Amino acid sequence: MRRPLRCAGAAALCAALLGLSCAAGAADVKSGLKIAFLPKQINNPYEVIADDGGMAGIKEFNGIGKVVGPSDAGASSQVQYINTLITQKQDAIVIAANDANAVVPYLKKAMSQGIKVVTFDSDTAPEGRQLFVNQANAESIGRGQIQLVSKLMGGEGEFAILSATPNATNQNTWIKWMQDELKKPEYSKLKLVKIAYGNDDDQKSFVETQGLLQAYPNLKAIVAPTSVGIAAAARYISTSSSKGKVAVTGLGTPNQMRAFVKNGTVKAFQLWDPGQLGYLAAFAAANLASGTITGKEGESFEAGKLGKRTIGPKGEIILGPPTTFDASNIDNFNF
Ligand code: RAM
Repeated sequence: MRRPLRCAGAAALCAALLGLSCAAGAADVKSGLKIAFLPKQINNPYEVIADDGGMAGIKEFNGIGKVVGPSDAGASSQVQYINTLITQKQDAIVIAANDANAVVPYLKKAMSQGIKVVTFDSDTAPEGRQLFVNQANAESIGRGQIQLVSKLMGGEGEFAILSATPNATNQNTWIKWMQDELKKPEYSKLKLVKIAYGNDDDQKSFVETQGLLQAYPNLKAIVAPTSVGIAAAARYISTSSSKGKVAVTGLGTPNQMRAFVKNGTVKAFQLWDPGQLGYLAAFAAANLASGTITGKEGESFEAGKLGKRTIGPKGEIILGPPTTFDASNIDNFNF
Protein backbone atom coordinates (compact mmCIF):
# COMPACT_ATOMS: atom_id res chain seq x y z
CA MET A 1 0.00 0.00 0.00
CA ARG A 2 1.39 3.37 -0.92
CA ARG A 3 1.45 5.96 1.79
CA PRO A 4 0.43 9.46 0.76
CA LEU A 5 3.04 12.12 1.36
CA ARG A 6 1.59 14.39 4.01
CA CYS A 7 1.86 18.15 3.53
CA ALA A 8 0.66 20.67 6.06
CA GLY A 9 -0.33 23.40 3.62
CA ALA A 10 -1.85 23.61 0.18
CA ALA A 11 -0.45 21.28 -2.44
CA ALA A 12 0.96 24.07 -4.57
CA LEU A 13 2.78 25.67 -1.65
CA CYS A 14 4.16 22.31 -0.62
CA ALA A 15 5.46 21.62 -4.11
CA ALA A 16 6.99 25.07 -4.40
CA LEU A 17 8.76 24.89 -1.04
CA LEU A 18 10.01 21.34 -1.23
CA GLY A 19 10.33 20.93 -4.96
CA LEU A 20 8.12 17.88 -4.61
CA SER A 21 4.93 16.82 -6.27
CA CYS A 22 2.32 16.53 -3.55
CA ALA A 23 -1.38 15.90 -3.98
CA ALA A 24 -3.93 17.69 -1.85
CA GLY A 25 -4.78 15.29 0.99
CA ALA A 26 -7.37 14.69 3.70
CA ALA A 27 -5.21 16.96 5.85
CA ASP A 28 -6.04 19.79 3.42
CA VAL A 29 -9.78 19.21 3.52
CA LYS A 30 -11.70 21.54 5.81
CA SER A 31 -13.62 19.87 8.59
CA GLY A 32 -17.35 20.40 9.02
CA LEU A 33 -18.14 20.52 5.29
CA LYS A 34 -21.81 19.94 4.49
CA ILE A 35 -21.99 17.50 1.59
CA ALA A 36 -25.28 16.18 0.21
CA PHE A 37 -25.56 13.10 -1.98
CA LEU A 38 -28.44 13.09 -4.46
CA PRO A 39 -28.71 9.63 -6.11
CA LYS A 40 -30.79 8.75 -9.18
CA GLN A 41 -33.21 6.99 -6.86
CA ILE A 42 -33.12 6.63 -3.11
CA ASN A 43 -34.29 2.99 -3.08
CA ASN A 44 -32.01 1.48 -5.72
CA PRO A 45 -29.63 -0.98 -3.95
CA TYR A 46 -26.74 0.13 -6.18
CA GLU A 47 -27.27 3.77 -5.27
CA VAL A 48 -27.56 2.84 -1.58
CA ILE A 49 -24.11 1.22 -1.67
CA ALA A 50 -22.67 4.25 -3.49
CA ASP A 51 -24.21 6.69 -1.01
CA ASP A 52 -23.02 4.65 1.96
CA GLY A 53 -19.50 4.81 0.51
CA GLY A 54 -19.87 8.57 0.24
CA MET A 55 -21.01 8.89 3.84
CA ALA A 56 -18.06 6.75 4.99
CA GLY A 57 -15.66 9.08 3.17
CA ILE A 58 -17.29 12.18 4.64
CA LYS A 59 -16.92 10.70 8.14
CA GLU A 60 -13.18 10.28 7.55
CA PHE A 61 -12.69 14.01 6.99
CA ASN A 62 -15.20 15.04 9.68
CA GLY A 63 -17.78 16.41 7.30
CA ILE A 64 -21.55 16.44 7.67
CA GLY A 65 -23.05 14.14 5.07
CA LYS A 66 -26.59 13.40 4.07
CA VAL A 67 -28.49 11.56 1.34
CA VAL A 68 -31.69 12.86 -0.20
CA GLY A 69 -33.45 11.93 -3.42
CA PRO A 70 -36.48 10.77 -5.37
CA SER A 71 -37.98 7.32 -5.45
CA ASP A 72 -38.13 7.29 -9.25
CA ALA A 73 -35.47 7.99 -11.86
CA GLY A 74 -37.59 10.48 -13.84
CA ALA A 75 -35.82 13.29 -15.70
CA SER A 76 -36.93 16.13 -13.41
CA SER A 77 -37.43 14.19 -10.17
CA GLN A 78 -34.24 15.61 -8.63
CA VAL A 79 -35.02 19.30 -9.20
CA GLN A 80 -36.94 19.91 -5.97
CA TYR A 81 -34.10 18.33 -3.97
CA ILE A 82 -31.49 20.58 -5.59
CA ASN A 83 -33.57 23.64 -4.72
CA THR A 84 -33.81 22.56 -1.09
CA LEU A 85 -30.05 21.89 -0.90
CA ILE A 86 -29.39 25.39 -2.24
CA THR A 87 -31.63 26.88 0.45
CA GLN A 88 -29.77 24.85 3.06
CA LYS A 89 -26.44 26.29 1.84
CA GLN A 90 -24.73 22.94 1.46
CA ASP A 91 -21.00 23.19 0.67
CA ALA A 92 -21.29 20.58 -2.07
CA ILE A 93 -23.86 18.54 -3.97
CA VAL A 94 -22.85 15.12 -5.30
CA ILE A 95 -25.44 13.98 -7.85
CA ALA A 96 -26.03 10.93 -10.07
CA ALA A 97 -28.08 12.77 -12.66
CA ASN A 98 -31.25 11.28 -14.10
CA ASP A 99 -31.04 13.53 -17.14
CA ALA A 100 -28.11 15.31 -18.78
CA ASN A 101 -29.96 18.62 -19.13
CA ALA A 102 -33.08 18.83 -16.94
CA VAL A 103 -31.09 19.51 -13.75
CA VAL A 104 -28.49 21.83 -15.29
CA PRO A 105 -30.21 25.23 -14.66
CA TYR A 106 -30.67 24.30 -10.99
CA LEU A 107 -27.12 23.04 -10.57
CA LYS A 108 -25.88 26.23 -12.25
CA LYS A 109 -27.84 28.22 -9.69
CA ALA A 110 -26.17 26.20 -6.92
CA MET A 111 -22.71 26.86 -8.35
CA SER A 112 -23.46 30.58 -8.72
CA GLN A 113 -24.04 30.62 -4.97
CA GLY A 114 -20.69 28.98 -4.21
CA ILE A 115 -21.96 25.43 -3.84
CA LYS A 116 -19.60 22.93 -5.48
CA VAL A 117 -21.23 20.39 -7.80
CA VAL A 118 -19.83 16.95 -8.52
CA THR A 119 -21.64 14.41 -10.68
CA PHE A 120 -20.95 10.73 -10.15
CA ASP A 121 -22.27 7.55 -11.82
CA SER A 122 -24.36 9.50 -14.35
CA ASP A 123 -23.12 12.84 -15.68
CA THR A 124 -24.84 16.06 -16.73
CA ALA A 125 -23.85 18.27 -19.62
CA PRO A 126 -20.41 19.66 -18.65
CA GLU A 127 -21.77 23.10 -17.72
CA GLY A 128 -23.89 21.50 -14.98
CA ARG A 129 -20.97 20.46 -12.77
CA GLN A 130 -17.36 21.06 -11.87
CA LEU A 131 -16.25 17.43 -11.76
CA PHE A 132 -17.58 14.06 -12.92
CA VAL A 133 -16.50 10.99 -10.96
CA ASN A 134 -16.91 8.16 -13.46
CA GLN A 135 -16.96 4.52 -12.42
CA ALA A 136 -14.79 3.42 -15.35
CA ASN A 137 -13.93 4.54 -18.84
CA ALA A 138 -17.31 4.64 -20.63
CA GLU A 139 -15.90 3.29 -23.89
CA SER A 140 -14.37 0.25 -22.20
CA ILE A 141 -17.62 -0.45 -20.29
CA GLY A 142 -19.63 -0.39 -23.54
CA ARG A 143 -17.17 -2.43 -25.61
CA GLY A 144 -16.71 -4.85 -22.69
CA GLN A 145 -20.46 -5.55 -22.53
CA ILE A 146 -20.50 -6.62 -26.19
CA GLN A 147 -17.35 -8.72 -25.80
CA LEU A 148 -18.99 -10.50 -22.88
CA VAL A 149 -22.39 -11.09 -24.48
CA SER A 150 -20.79 -12.28 -27.71
CA LYS A 151 -18.83 -14.87 -25.74
CA LEU A 152 -21.99 -16.03 -23.93
CA MET A 153 -23.85 -16.33 -27.27
CA GLY A 154 -21.06 -18.19 -29.05
CA GLY A 155 -20.61 -15.21 -31.37
CA GLU A 156 -23.95 -15.39 -33.13
CA GLY A 157 -27.68 -14.77 -32.79
CA GLU A 158 -30.21 -12.17 -31.70
CA PHE A 159 -29.91 -10.19 -28.50
CA ALA A 160 -31.66 -7.24 -26.87
CA ILE A 161 -30.58 -4.50 -24.51
CA LEU A 162 -32.69 -3.83 -21.42
CA SER A 163 -31.65 -0.37 -20.29
CA ALA A 164 -32.62 2.01 -17.48
CA THR A 165 -34.51 5.21 -18.45
CA PRO A 166 -34.31 6.50 -22.05
CA ASN A 167 -32.64 9.69 -20.76
CA ALA A 168 -29.99 8.12 -18.47
CA THR A 169 -26.66 9.65 -19.49
CA ASN A 170 -24.54 6.75 -18.28
CA GLN A 171 -26.54 3.96 -19.96
CA ASN A 172 -26.92 5.97 -23.17
CA THR A 173 -23.17 6.55 -23.38
CA TRP A 174 -22.44 2.86 -22.78
CA ILE A 175 -25.03 1.82 -25.38
CA LYS A 176 -23.43 4.15 -27.92
CA TRP A 177 -20.11 2.37 -27.39
CA MET A 178 -21.85 -1.02 -27.52
CA GLN A 179 -23.27 -0.11 -30.92
CA ASP A 180 -19.85 1.04 -32.07
CA GLU A 181 -18.25 -2.22 -30.95
CA LEU A 182 -20.91 -4.15 -32.86
CA LYS A 183 -19.64 -2.64 -36.13
CA LYS A 184 -16.49 -4.76 -35.91
CA PRO A 185 -16.38 -7.72 -38.34
CA GLU A 186 -16.08 -10.26 -35.52
CA TYR A 187 -19.65 -9.41 -34.48
CA SER A 188 -21.20 -9.66 -37.96
CA LYS A 189 -23.34 -12.61 -36.78
CA LEU A 190 -24.68 -10.75 -33.73
CA LYS A 191 -27.95 -8.91 -34.18
CA LEU A 192 -29.21 -6.27 -31.75
CA VAL A 193 -32.98 -6.55 -32.20
CA LYS A 194 -34.27 -4.04 -29.64
CA ILE A 195 -33.35 -1.56 -26.93
CA ALA A 196 -36.03 -1.74 -24.22
CA TYR A 197 -36.30 0.54 -21.19
CA GLY A 198 -37.22 -0.70 -17.72
CA ASN A 199 -36.75 2.80 -16.22
CA ASP A 200 -34.69 1.34 -13.35
CA ASP A 201 -38.02 0.18 -11.99
CA ASP A 202 -37.99 -3.48 -10.94
CA GLN A 203 -41.54 -4.28 -12.04
CA LYS A 204 -41.29 -2.47 -15.37
CA SER A 205 -37.97 -4.18 -16.09
CA PHE A 206 -39.56 -7.55 -15.29
CA VAL A 207 -42.48 -6.89 -17.67
CA GLU A 208 -40.13 -5.60 -20.39
CA THR A 209 -38.15 -8.85 -20.13
CA GLN A 210 -41.31 -10.85 -20.65
CA GLY A 211 -42.17 -8.64 -23.65
CA LEU A 212 -38.76 -9.18 -25.24
CA LEU A 213 -39.03 -12.96 -24.92
CA GLN A 214 -42.49 -12.95 -26.50
CA ALA A 215 -41.58 -10.59 -29.34
CA TYR A 216 -38.30 -12.30 -30.22
CA PRO A 217 -38.65 -16.10 -29.94
CA ASN A 218 -35.11 -16.60 -31.24
CA LEU A 219 -33.55 -14.29 -28.66
CA LYS A 220 -30.27 -15.67 -27.33
CA ALA A 221 -29.36 -13.00 -24.80
CA ILE A 222 -30.43 -9.93 -22.87
CA VAL A 223 -27.78 -7.39 -21.87
CA ALA A 224 -28.98 -5.09 -19.07
CA PRO A 225 -26.40 -2.38 -18.31
CA THR A 226 -28.30 -1.49 -15.15
CA SER A 227 -28.28 -3.24 -11.80
CA VAL A 228 -32.09 -2.95 -11.55
CA GLY A 229 -32.66 -4.30 -15.07
CA ILE A 230 -30.26 -7.25 -14.87
CA ALA A 231 -31.73 -8.43 -11.55
CA ALA A 232 -35.30 -8.22 -12.87
CA ALA A 233 -34.40 -9.97 -16.14
CA ALA A 234 -32.60 -12.76 -14.29
CA ARG A 235 -35.53 -13.17 -11.90
CA TYR A 236 -37.97 -13.51 -14.79
CA ILE A 237 -35.82 -15.91 -16.79
CA SER A 238 -34.84 -18.04 -13.78
CA THR A 239 -38.40 -19.39 -13.49
CA SER A 240 -39.30 -19.39 -17.19
CA SER A 241 -38.77 -21.91 -19.97
CA SER A 242 -36.10 -19.55 -21.36
CA LYS A 243 -33.71 -20.50 -18.57
CA GLY A 244 -30.64 -22.07 -20.13
CA LYS A 245 -31.67 -20.82 -23.59
CA VAL A 246 -31.49 -17.04 -23.14
CA ALA A 247 -28.35 -15.67 -21.51
CA VAL A 248 -28.65 -12.72 -19.12
CA THR A 249 -25.71 -10.39 -18.62
CA GLY A 250 -24.92 -6.72 -18.06
CA LEU A 251 -24.03 -4.70 -14.99
CA GLY A 252 -25.19 -5.76 -11.54
CA THR A 253 -24.16 -6.02 -7.91
CA PRO A 254 -22.74 -9.39 -6.81
CA ASN A 255 -25.14 -9.55 -3.84
CA GLN A 256 -28.22 -9.10 -6.05
CA MET A 257 -26.96 -11.51 -8.68
CA ARG A 258 -25.44 -14.26 -6.53
CA ALA A 259 -28.54 -16.50 -6.46
CA PHE A 260 -28.90 -16.29 -10.25
CA VAL A 261 -25.27 -17.23 -10.78
CA LYS A 262 -25.64 -20.14 -8.37
CA ASN A 263 -28.80 -21.42 -10.09
CA GLY A 264 -27.23 -21.15 -13.54
CA THR A 265 -29.43 -18.34 -14.95
CA VAL A 266 -26.47 -15.96 -15.23
CA LYS A 267 -22.99 -17.07 -16.28
CA ALA A 268 -21.14 -13.75 -16.06
CA PHE A 269 -21.74 -10.02 -15.54
CA GLN A 270 -19.74 -6.95 -14.63
CA LEU A 271 -19.52 -4.01 -12.24
CA TRP A 272 -17.17 -1.84 -10.20
CA ASP A 273 -17.47 -1.26 -6.46
CA PRO A 274 -20.25 1.36 -6.08
CA GLY A 275 -19.10 2.04 -2.51
CA GLN A 276 -15.69 3.12 -3.77
CA LEU A 277 -17.37 5.30 -6.38
CA GLY A 278 -19.30 7.19 -3.69
CA TYR A 279 -16.21 7.39 -1.48
CA LEU A 280 -14.13 8.90 -4.30
CA ALA A 281 -16.90 11.39 -5.13
CA ALA A 282 -17.01 12.51 -1.48
CA PHE A 283 -13.28 13.26 -1.49
CA ALA A 284 -13.52 15.05 -4.84
CA ALA A 285 -16.35 17.26 -3.51
CA ALA A 286 -14.52 17.98 -0.26
CA ASN A 287 -11.33 18.99 -2.05
CA LEU A 288 -13.29 21.29 -4.36
CA ALA A 289 -15.11 22.84 -1.39
CA SER A 290 -11.82 23.28 0.46
CA GLY A 291 -10.18 25.00 -2.51
CA THR A 292 -7.37 22.45 -2.77
CA ILE A 293 -8.48 21.73 -6.35
CA THR A 294 -10.49 23.83 -8.78
CA GLY A 295 -11.54 21.12 -11.25
CA LYS A 296 -8.82 21.66 -13.85
CA GLU A 297 -7.27 18.79 -15.78
CA GLY A 298 -4.04 17.60 -14.18
CA GLU A 299 -4.87 18.65 -10.62
CA SER A 300 -4.67 15.84 -8.11
CA PHE A 301 -5.85 15.13 -4.60
CA GLU A 302 -5.66 12.40 -1.99
CA ALA A 303 -8.84 10.30 -1.82
CA GLY A 304 -8.31 8.55 1.51
CA LYS A 305 -7.79 4.79 1.12
CA LEU A 306 -8.02 5.12 -2.69
CA GLY A 307 -4.82 7.18 -2.73
CA LYS A 308 -3.92 9.98 -5.09
CA ARG A 309 -6.35 10.71 -7.92
CA THR A 310 -5.86 13.05 -10.86
CA ILE A 311 -8.46 15.02 -12.80
CA GLY A 312 -8.50 14.00 -16.46
CA PRO A 313 -9.89 15.77 -19.54
CA LYS A 314 -13.32 17.42 -19.23
CA GLY A 315 -13.22 17.37 -15.43
CA GLU A 316 -13.47 13.58 -15.29
CA ILE A 317 -12.01 11.39 -12.55
CA ILE A 318 -12.09 7.65 -13.19
CA LEU A 319 -12.44 5.06 -10.41
CA GLY A 320 -10.95 2.08 -12.28
CA PRO A 321 -11.71 -0.85 -14.55
CA PRO A 322 -14.82 -3.02 -13.94
CA THR A 323 -14.63 -6.59 -12.63
CA THR A 324 -16.25 -9.57 -14.37
CA PHE A 325 -18.08 -11.79 -11.90
CA ASP A 326 -18.88 -15.46 -12.44
CA ALA A 327 -19.30 -18.63 -10.38
CA SER A 328 -15.56 -18.80 -9.75
CA ASN A 329 -15.20 -15.44 -8.00
CA ILE A 330 -18.62 -14.11 -6.97
CA ASP A 331 -18.25 -15.28 -3.38
CA ASN A 332 -15.19 -13.08 -2.98
CA PHE A 333 -17.39 -9.97 -3.22
CA ASN A 334 -19.89 -8.65 -0.72
CA PHE A 335 -21.69 -5.60 -2.09
C1 RAM B 1 -28.34 1.19 -11.96
C2 RAM B 1 -28.27 2.65 -12.25
C3 RAM B 1 -26.87 3.18 -12.15
C4 RAM B 1 -25.90 2.30 -12.93
C5 RAM B 1 -25.99 0.88 -12.44
C6 RAM B 1 -25.04 -0.05 -13.17
O1 RAM B 1 -28.24 0.98 -10.59
O2 RAM B 1 -28.80 2.88 -13.52
O3 RAM B 1 -26.83 4.49 -12.64
O4 RAM B 1 -24.59 2.79 -12.86
O5 RAM B 1 -27.31 0.44 -12.62
